[in-house]
Amino acid sequence: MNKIIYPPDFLWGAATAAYQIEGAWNEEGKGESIWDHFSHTPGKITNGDNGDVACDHYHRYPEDISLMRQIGLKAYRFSVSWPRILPAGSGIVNSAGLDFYDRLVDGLRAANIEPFITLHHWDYPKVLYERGGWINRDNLPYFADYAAILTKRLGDRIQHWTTFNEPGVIAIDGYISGEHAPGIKNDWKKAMQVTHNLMVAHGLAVQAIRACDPSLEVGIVLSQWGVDPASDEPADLAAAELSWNSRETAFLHPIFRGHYHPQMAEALGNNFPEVHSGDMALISQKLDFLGINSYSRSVIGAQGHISPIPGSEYTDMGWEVCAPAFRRLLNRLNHDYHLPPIYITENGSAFPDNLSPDGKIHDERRLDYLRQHFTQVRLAMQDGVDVRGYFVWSLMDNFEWGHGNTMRFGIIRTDFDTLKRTIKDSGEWYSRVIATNTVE
Ligand code: IFM
Repeated sequence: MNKIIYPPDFLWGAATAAYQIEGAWNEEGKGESIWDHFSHTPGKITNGDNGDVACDHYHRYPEDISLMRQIGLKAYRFSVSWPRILPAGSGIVNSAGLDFYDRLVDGLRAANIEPFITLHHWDYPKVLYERGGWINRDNLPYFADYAAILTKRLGDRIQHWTTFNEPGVIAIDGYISGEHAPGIKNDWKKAMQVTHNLMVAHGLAVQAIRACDPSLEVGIVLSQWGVDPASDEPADLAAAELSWNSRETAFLHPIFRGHYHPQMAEALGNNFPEVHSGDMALISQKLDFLGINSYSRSVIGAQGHISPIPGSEYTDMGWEVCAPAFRRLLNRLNHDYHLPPIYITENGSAFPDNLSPDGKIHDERRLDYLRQHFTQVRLAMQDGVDVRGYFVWSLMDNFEWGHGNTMRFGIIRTDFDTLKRTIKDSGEWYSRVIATNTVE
């Protein structure tokens, strides 16, 4: 097999999010988030699971840092629980919450692991939701205040700052499918206003971070799936293009071009959000990096979304495994937009894992998924896309939102009964990739 070599400074990492791993949902002054509330509502989460304990990372973070070190991670991407810092979303700061992230960051630095911070990965303060949430423009500056509090405390030790993780998921799964908190269904009007307001909040936070320290690097993490046409027939090509333009550009166009794609505006009709003067300039401020989360692709034809694709492999999430689509996606992004450097901020796969009699987890399919995707990203880099690093989703099996604990994405196994962690074969393989900077 060919050896694929990565640049010497390529940043190999792994990612997690606060609600998915921390637990300690009501400890040491933490306020309630909409995800605490949602997961405590009967019928919302598979098996009635919740993130009350999750991986108990809040208490076990030293062990988790040791495991990261054992794997040899160069970087770790995590998010902060906003209501752990500001229990009511604004106002009084919970110093115990800040202290936790302080210890985490110090631990990472001591282990020579570069911290990448995400300010918001969906666990929105419930108090703010009760005051109109992301729909209410008066709430948006609170996100900037929160950003400033964290920057002042951690900016001396963290260089890379991300405002939001996958804002599109907040809007679509929170307000259309209703599968995520706050669980509203089929409200396109609200979903699109949330989409726009999240970007305004992003712009305010970028300003707040830079006002604290202009030398910090600030970006956003977007979920982007490639879109492939079902065939080369003109009707399929046009349908795929329309799907890309009216959905996949929702954040890219405002942020990197300063306006919505005309086909998106047309498709939204009366659901197009209210845009205030000055919003687009705020949203399209220059960024230092772009985070891309990508797991799969959509195949679109004149008849709509085509699935399953005959002969394709699917993960437990029902997502097609199609690594070449990742290369095509990155090339398209690079072609269509003038982008800052890219980090792959999430990529990985959920497959069932079994603990073998030898005590190991031989997760060949996850390993193979990663090998294929690492390879395609390297090819995209050779095509000219400026990718600086790669964060595997996820460091460890964790609470997968509406699916509870049933989806295992980790390169470390979490036993949800005992909370024992075990590095899987994919984690050991990743360790060799990092040590040699080579994929074989
Ligand atoms: O677990 C999630 C993560 O929180 C956001 N991106 C996708 C992952 C897998 O579904």
